[in-house]
Amino acid sequence: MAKDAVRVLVTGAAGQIGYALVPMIARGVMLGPDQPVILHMLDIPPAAEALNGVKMELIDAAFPLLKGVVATTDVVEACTDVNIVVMVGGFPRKEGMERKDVMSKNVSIYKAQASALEQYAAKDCKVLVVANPANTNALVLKEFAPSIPEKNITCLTRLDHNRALGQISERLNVEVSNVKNVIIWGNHSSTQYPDVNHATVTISTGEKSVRELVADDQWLNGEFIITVQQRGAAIIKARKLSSALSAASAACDHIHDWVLGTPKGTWVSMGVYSDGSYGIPAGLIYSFPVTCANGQWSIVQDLKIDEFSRAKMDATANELIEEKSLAHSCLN
Ligand code: NAX
Repeated sequence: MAKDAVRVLVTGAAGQIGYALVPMIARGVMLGPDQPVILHMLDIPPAAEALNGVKMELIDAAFPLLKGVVATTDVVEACTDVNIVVMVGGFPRKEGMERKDVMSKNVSIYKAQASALEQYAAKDCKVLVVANPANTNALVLKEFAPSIPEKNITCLTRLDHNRALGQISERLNVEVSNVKNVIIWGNHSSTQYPDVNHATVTISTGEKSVRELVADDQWLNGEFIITVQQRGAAIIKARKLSSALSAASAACDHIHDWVLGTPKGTWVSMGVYSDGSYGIPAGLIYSFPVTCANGQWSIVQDLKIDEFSRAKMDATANELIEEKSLAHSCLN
């Protein structure tokens, strides 16, 4: 029997990530090739015409899985009965703007959209925040949508995770699908800590540790980390636009694995509500290694953390503590 359609909301759908993301969702990349979807797309009034253009293209693409499109600038209409929410819309940092000003704009957007989700979305909806500052936007959303279970509010660090896999695959000249279990700890910002201490590569004789195969700690502890942390800026320099196709693809990976599960023996990175694991203060949205099964994520426990990692994990946690207090000061 055909499955019921799942309603997927994309906010900021007229933007460049939105434009790359909605066809992926409509093609089944996010929820599987047998899962019909109804797309809800939200943007702000100045982008209404462009949003309607995206809707026209979705119709023109005649996606068999796409059972309906709601394109709107009305937050209530956008949020009604949605099961999956990908929040890409937000206020970008413009030249000359202070961090606090950008935070203040986004805090008010996320506060308002949280209230609409709280009232109108499906009670068990799963939320992924992409828009920056992604971790702190997700935290604000969590605080203003108290009836959505806290485990259902996450942020995107899968792009950073995939970037780390890509760098290892390039360095070792192995297929990226044979590299696994890197970790992104912390904030989706330049303080994030890409960690390969538990990562492996599948080679003909079995699984081998990335550290052993690379055999260059100086590169792994230096240039590799910086390349992953700064990859977003490198893309902007090259493309004169920020990452879009890789961000959209990572958003699909994040929801796909959350809903359909991670492969046995593999974990992924997700920004989730911290429960104090690994000594990270509870009450932050922090990126951890997680496995997913039955629509639930769980933080991978008991990984050995060395001194180098500890310092980097704490530094990115400290930045999130600062962002949290900045966000709270914007609310007062
Ligand atoms: P664009 O500026 O192309 O698109 C953003 C869209 O959001 C625009 O269409 C805008 O009209 C809309 N918007 C603004 N306020 C809104 C509101 N209140 N409600 C609904 N829509 C609203 O940016 P794009 O390149 O698509 O990037 C979107 C966000 O993703 C940015 O915040 C960006 O920093 C963030 N990113 C996050 C990444 C991550 O890994 N977490 C990586 C990629 C990306 O940089």
